[in-house]
Amino acid sequence: MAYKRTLVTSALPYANGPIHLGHLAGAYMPADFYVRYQRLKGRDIVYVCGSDEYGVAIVIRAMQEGVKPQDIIDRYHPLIKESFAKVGMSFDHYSRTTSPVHADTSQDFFRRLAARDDFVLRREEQLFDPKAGVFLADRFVCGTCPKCSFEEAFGDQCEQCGTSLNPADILNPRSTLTDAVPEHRQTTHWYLPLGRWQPALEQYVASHPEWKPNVLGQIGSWFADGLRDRAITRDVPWGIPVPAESAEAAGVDATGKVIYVWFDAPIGYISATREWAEKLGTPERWEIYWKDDETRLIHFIGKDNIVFHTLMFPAMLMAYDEYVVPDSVPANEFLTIEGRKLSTSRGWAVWLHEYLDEFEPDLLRYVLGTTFPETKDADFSWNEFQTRVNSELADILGNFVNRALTFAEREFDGAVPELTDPSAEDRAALETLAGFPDRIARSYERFRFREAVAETMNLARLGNKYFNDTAPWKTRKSDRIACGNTVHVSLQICAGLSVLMEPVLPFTAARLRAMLRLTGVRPSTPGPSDSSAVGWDEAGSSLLTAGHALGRREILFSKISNQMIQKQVTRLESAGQEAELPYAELKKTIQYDDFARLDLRTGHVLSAERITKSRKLLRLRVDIGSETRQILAGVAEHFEPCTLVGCRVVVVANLAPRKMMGLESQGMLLMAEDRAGQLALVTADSESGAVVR
Ligand code: B3M
Ligand code: ZN
Repeated sequence: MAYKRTLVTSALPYANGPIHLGHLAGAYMPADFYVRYQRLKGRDIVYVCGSDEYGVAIVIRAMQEGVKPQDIIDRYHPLIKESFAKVGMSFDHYSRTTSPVHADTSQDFFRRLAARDDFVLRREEQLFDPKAGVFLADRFVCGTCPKCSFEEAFGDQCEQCGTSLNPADILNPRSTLTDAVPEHRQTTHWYLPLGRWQPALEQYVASHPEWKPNVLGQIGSWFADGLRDRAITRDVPWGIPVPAESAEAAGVDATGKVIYVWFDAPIGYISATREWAEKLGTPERWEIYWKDDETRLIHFIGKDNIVFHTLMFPAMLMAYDEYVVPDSVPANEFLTIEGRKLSTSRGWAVWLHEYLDEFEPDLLRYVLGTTFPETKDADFSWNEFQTRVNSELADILGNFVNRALTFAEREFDGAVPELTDPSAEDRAALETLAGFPDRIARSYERFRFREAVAETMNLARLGNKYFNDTAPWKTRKSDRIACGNTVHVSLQICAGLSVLMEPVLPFTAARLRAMLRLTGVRPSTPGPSDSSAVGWDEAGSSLLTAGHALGRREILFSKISNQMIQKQVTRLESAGQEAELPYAELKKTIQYDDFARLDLRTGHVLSAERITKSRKLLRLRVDIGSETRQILAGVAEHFEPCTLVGCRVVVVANLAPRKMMGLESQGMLLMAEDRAGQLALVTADSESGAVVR
């Protein structure tokens, strides 16, 4: 289907902390590349985002600090907004979900779905904290995960195995507010019966075979499990109130009841579009971006948000029955930092605002662009950052531009020389340049941003190679025409680059155009598109006329020293250590008899394999002397299966069998987990079956 306009969104970041590189590489930078590229193509595109300011995580943060939720969001919203602006995020509008327009949009949505009988009401027991006097929704509860036995699982999700949970699923629950053991109390909530939408959603997803495999994979396992009702209200003191009329019509006392954050947050995209239209003085204009079939809606998100954007929000939109549904949801996997899982609580993160105190935004845009976790997790390391900046940005792109401009300056009075009787090499270079806009565009159109970045750099590589092959330092004396041709063609490549690199390197592109005195290029930032200006499609033709006077030459990229990198590595490591919490407190004393009830044996791992549909679990066959056991271990993200085969491990042999993913696990392996979440096998160098005590 040919679309007339595109609406792009990036996940709304929670305003309970600053932005880090993991956020950027997931949902923000790729979207910005895409939107800037589309603007250069002259397409009608609007890009909205904003801070997600409700939800239990913000309340908990406020309680920990002894301040109000409002104080938290008023601290982080401006910080996030500012660091986004500095790194060149080109939103048409950046909103916040505490805006009045958003409360209005969300309540309207709720009212309409309630009136159309799209919700069900349920009265049921929920966990209640008697000390704090509040119901314990979501992250207000923590305790043991019923799936993987992780002891710090939250009421909405286990961060160890990724399972999404309800507070009632948690074993040995505690209140995160007061540590109290919760009581059960009756309360009433609205639910969105997602199951009713499963056939429509299945059809919808089936119409998008082009979605990324990581996205389709997750959706597939949700469908296989069957979609369940999702509570969309909460008894928490922070959020958008449930509309009074809906409560009245349902005969429910809605005092203290708010709309669940994952119901209102995606509606935030609509609210932000409304605010954008108001800001432009055309308040109705938001509607065509949401209600016209010729709008293409694209959500850029991280992988932890897939279900909300591909199932829950589409179901809400279908239920409302007036809005378009997302056409694409290019979700990224996670970014690790120096090979370790990013963890804000452990201080293992690179914060955007801190990065920006030290380095130029474009360097990060480029390096992240080469490393986006598009199909699998990817790693950011400071050494790679240095290498990419020094040997790609400086040595290839910067060097090429500098050589072309230096020659123009010294040999041709700082003007573009004529192209006279071009050689085969000159013509080939111009022809290759002509093919680049389409070549890079193909990657952008398919959300292959790493490829787009690599192709962009290839144009600079082509420039360097051409420059070397035609050796103007030789022809400058012997063949002025050939020398002029080299400089002419090289400058055309520079001009093309100054447009084509704009999505990735917008600040550098502007500097390069100033050096070339190239004007009339369509901006990649928001604003009315000028169809007469030079845009993406023109970038492959010769943009500079012979005789055109160039501007002042500057160095585009300076190299990054080892010392600068060492400073960053040290900072990261010391932040990681400062935040290192002591390991879990020692448990209560037990008697020898308690210990003696455990039967620990040495086992020999005979085989290890991945389980389809599970990212975490490995299925092991372990010989424990008397018999062979099937053991499912949640270590798939830590060990390659083959590295476990042959290991001598310690097995809890008398643990009651448990079913996971339809398979029985007959025991458990002992592991040590360090602060970084790194696992080490507990091994014993004796024969299978040896008793461990
Ligand atoms: N704030 C969750 C997150 O940052 C959430 C995204 C909302 S998008 C509508 O992971
Ligand atoms: Zn778990």
